[in-house]
Amino acid sequence: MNLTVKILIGLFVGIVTGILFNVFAPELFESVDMYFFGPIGTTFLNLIMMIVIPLVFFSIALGAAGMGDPKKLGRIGGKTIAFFLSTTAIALTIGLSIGLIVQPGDEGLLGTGEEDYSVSEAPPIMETITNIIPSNPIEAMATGEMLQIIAFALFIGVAIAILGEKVATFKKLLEQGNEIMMFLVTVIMKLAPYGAGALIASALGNAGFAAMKSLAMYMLCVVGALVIHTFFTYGLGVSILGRMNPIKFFKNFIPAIAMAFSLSSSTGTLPLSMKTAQEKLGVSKQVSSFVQPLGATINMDGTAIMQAIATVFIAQVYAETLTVPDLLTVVLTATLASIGTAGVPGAGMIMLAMVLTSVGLPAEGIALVIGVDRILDMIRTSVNITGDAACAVIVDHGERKNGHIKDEEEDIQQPHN
Ligand code: DAS
Repeated sequence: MNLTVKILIGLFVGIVTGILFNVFAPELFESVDMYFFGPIGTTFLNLIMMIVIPLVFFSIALGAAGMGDPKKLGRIGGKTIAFFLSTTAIALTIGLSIGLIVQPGDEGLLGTGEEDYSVSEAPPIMETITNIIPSNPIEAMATGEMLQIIAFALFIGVAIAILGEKVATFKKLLEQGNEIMMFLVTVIMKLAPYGAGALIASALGNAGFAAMKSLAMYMLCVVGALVIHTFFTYGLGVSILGRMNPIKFFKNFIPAIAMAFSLSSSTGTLPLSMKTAQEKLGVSKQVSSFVQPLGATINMDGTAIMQAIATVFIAQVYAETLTVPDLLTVVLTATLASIGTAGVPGAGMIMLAMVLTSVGLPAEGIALVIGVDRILDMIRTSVNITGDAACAVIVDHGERKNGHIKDEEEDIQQPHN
């Protein structure tokens, strides 16, 4: 039985158990939660928290290095990065707007309401900005100062991109470190059916049906934002900038979208998404083989949308107000988190911890949404790879329009209208 089915079963059992305890045996639930659901959920969370900091450092350093030397980024690279960053900014605007308008998190519903964490008073914005540069990166990692860890990782990544071959060994070391983290993500996600099930049982056992409404509203916000971003941003983009009929774009790309939905992995879908873009969307091999692998690594608009809405949702549940500087911090860190998120199942949820801590919310807040995350991961992964394909279509059209690619060089008919 594949992991997704196991997680959905774990989720179902967790929801039913939590609701039944809440309705029929609330007293008994307290000890069951203390000796069963709580320990399982906390262990699962601790395993995730254990790899957040090394994962953030390796993946963001490699993400920055992967963009290549800024001086040599070149025409295709420059257009690609510009498209990736602008669609992520649009995605985050859509996500944050929906989260702030709909307000899915009802104060205290999912948390017990007596959360004993105390949100540190946000320092003045200028202090936050100057504090981003760590005076001691090792201390930043030891204390989980996420913005400082990100800043240090970005400096390392850009230095690797500029130094190139001179530091090939160190880059290899980072790549292997990232490989180890990805392996651990995959192993930890195998425990998700039990961990997510226990966490959702614990949350619903405490808060009951009302929490279901809260979670359902959260999921609706994320799915709504994903749908709007996909059809509005990518549909308009391929139509206006790629001169391709959006209906033809989405219809021809369905095989890759379906694969991403079932795998919840951009990396796993990459071979099919490249094949589909080249054979069904007429993207040239040279553009497809640059844009889509880079996109599967650093361009995850669907993930950024989930992270933005989850942060707003968790702040609401903890009855914390996100100030404008907080929202700008969410845009920055969710953009960086989506660059750093690996194309494997559940990676975006792990990077959410980084976004939460950057605005003073407890990383453990992911416990409130992790139970339903696999369902959202399937949808947002489909959005992630669709964004990469849209970028490939647009960049390819530009290259052909400027005569950098001749149709006769490609034995594929170009369906651009
Ligand atoms: N599943 C990731 C991907 O493959 C996205 C995520 O976890 O947010 O794109």
